[in-house]
Amino acid sequence: MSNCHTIRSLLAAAILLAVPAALVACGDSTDPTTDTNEEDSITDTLSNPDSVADTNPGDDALPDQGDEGSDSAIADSSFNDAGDGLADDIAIDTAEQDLPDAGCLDSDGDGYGPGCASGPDCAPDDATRFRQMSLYRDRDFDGFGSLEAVQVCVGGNTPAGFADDGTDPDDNAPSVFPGAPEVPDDGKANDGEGEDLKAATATNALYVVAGSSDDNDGSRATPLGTIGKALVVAQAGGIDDIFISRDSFSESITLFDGVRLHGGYDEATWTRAANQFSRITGTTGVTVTVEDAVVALDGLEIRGSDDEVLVQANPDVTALSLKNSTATMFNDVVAGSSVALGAPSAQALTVTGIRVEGSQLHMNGCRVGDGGPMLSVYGGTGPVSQGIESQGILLVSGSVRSIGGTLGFGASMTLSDFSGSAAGSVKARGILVQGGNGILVGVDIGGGIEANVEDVSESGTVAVADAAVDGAGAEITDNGSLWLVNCLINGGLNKTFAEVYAQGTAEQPVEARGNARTSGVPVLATGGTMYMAHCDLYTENFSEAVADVSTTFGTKTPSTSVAMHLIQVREPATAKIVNSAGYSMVNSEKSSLISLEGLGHMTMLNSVWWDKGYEVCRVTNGVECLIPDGGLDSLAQLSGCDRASGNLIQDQLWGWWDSVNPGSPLLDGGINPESEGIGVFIDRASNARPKGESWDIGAYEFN
Ligand SMILES: [Ca+2]
Ligand SMILES: [Ca+2]
Ligand SMILES: [Ca+2]
Ligand SMILES: [Ca+2]
Repeated sequence: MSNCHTIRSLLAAAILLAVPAALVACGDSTDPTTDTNEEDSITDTLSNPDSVADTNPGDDALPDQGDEGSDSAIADSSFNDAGDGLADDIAIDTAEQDLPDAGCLDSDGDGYGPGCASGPDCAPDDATRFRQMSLYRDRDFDGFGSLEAVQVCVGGNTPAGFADDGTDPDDNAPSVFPGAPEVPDDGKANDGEGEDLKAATATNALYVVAGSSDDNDGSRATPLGTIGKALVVAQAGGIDDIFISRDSFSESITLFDGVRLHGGYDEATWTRAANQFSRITGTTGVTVTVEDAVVALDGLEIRGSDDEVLVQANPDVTALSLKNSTATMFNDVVAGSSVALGAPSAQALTVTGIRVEGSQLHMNGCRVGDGGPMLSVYGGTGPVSQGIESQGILLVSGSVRSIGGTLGFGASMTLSDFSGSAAGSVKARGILVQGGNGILVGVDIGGGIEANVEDVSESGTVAVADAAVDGAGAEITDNGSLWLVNCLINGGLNKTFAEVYAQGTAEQPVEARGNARTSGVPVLATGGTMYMAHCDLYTENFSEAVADVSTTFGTKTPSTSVAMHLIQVREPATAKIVNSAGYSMVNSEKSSLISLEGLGHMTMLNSVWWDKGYEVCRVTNGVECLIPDGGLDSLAQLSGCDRASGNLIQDQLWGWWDSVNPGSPLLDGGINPESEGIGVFIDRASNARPKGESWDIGAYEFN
């Protein structure tokens, strides 16, 4: 296995080792009485006692090679003596402050290693893992494991597929786990005890049917008419369960601590079928607000306001907002907003399905998206500039765990019939992880976004149409971390259209420009850490950028760019990709299979990529193509790569995602992901892994 990062680290270590021992000595071999910054509190075996308190304990960690030897039991955290003014140190003090500890051999830069204060490193060539932990295998990914604990080498977060707690009463049912809120009418006791709650027979519950009177008592026979009124009555009466008919409600609500909303019910029988929902569409900027509360939601369709007047006044719409709360959601639909909007008062529209701040969100089989907001502006004199930013889930801090279901984005923009210049941009994400920890298992992520800037004519001598879209299934930034397991992810079917029709005259020719920029990527890491195992990625066939520029008199400058990648990792992000596969369907110069930009940290193991024969660049750094064609043999030598092995550029021979043709490299092509600290014991269809000789690559275990 080639290992570029280790090579770099060994180089650094070699430089260190070349330094004479005296240079890295912390203390002083003569130990004069003037020693005011001795490193240890242990009595000297030489001439003078260490009576002076250590004023710089941070440097104690170094084995004091030149000292009395009594420090050697103490590990050094990182640096040597900060300078104690002693003769033997004077010459080297400035230098040694910058020298890594010779006693701490941290080959992968995660702060762990032999002789390091933080402890040894259970994965010396993997910066994403360093602690040996005793954890339980979590087969259904609900955060609770079962059977015997196993030893796993992990990083800062408990990995997907493992749990600290081994008491899952049913490790093949993700909707059953200790402390799970009861989901009525699903045939299961969700916390593993008692019986399934049934709406038709529940006591101490309230009922809501659209069109009923809010003066009713909220019983099954005489239900309330709004969810808002039911929340008031329930809180006052100490009632936690509210059952809601499969109607549409136009209201914004704030949930109280302990409440459980159950939707999708047939009011005649108080039973519910799959894919029946109670729809709640907001009347304010946030449809459902949860703050400092523990809540449960099932069978609901929560939509951000689609009221054009309201959104124009406050063009920041969220369907569900969680702050310092815990929410458990089963079989819900959440859509940011489907508003079709003229120009908002501000020059941007921001739409979010679920916003998670300081909260724990646990989802099972939910469908979440931006709702497909549409911003259209017709006619006027430029310059005009409009933007949409949207996301299915925005994780600011806390955690999101989603098992099954979908995540989508579908925002679009049209600017039409402007003179001078017009610019429209759409940036959309299935999930944007800015902080905290997300785990998505078996989630289908994708979408499609558009920006059309059309029929722009000149104002004076200029006519410019600028259209840009930027789509990503998942983006990890800042301090976020995200685990993607058994997911099917695309970066959007993304389109831009920039159209200029200018006339001009012989006396006043027009400078006509049309810029169309399309980008899309299933997974984008611009910061934080991304872990991926057994995912299938693809870019969409019909993504395009079109610039149509014409003038009767003047210059025409059409400019188009389509940049679609399967994976994009940008410094300072860390990304680890195991047993995954991807299919690039886009033919364009700026596209690539992998974009590895700057000194990121990417590890890629046993993954298979394919480009449908277009021979797109294999690996780009965002500026130039680093591996133009052929295989990935040199991937590990690239500066942003920590580790790479077992990767192929080859047709996966997919039948569809869930089947393969004979000879597929995916069959038995993977490694045991547990050896890389990720647990994947089932595939996307909940079949056990592995089958056959080894793990199959991709989201399905085929044979
Ligand atoms: Ca490590
Ligand atoms: Ca479990
Ligand atoms: Ca379970
Ligand atoms: Ca139940």
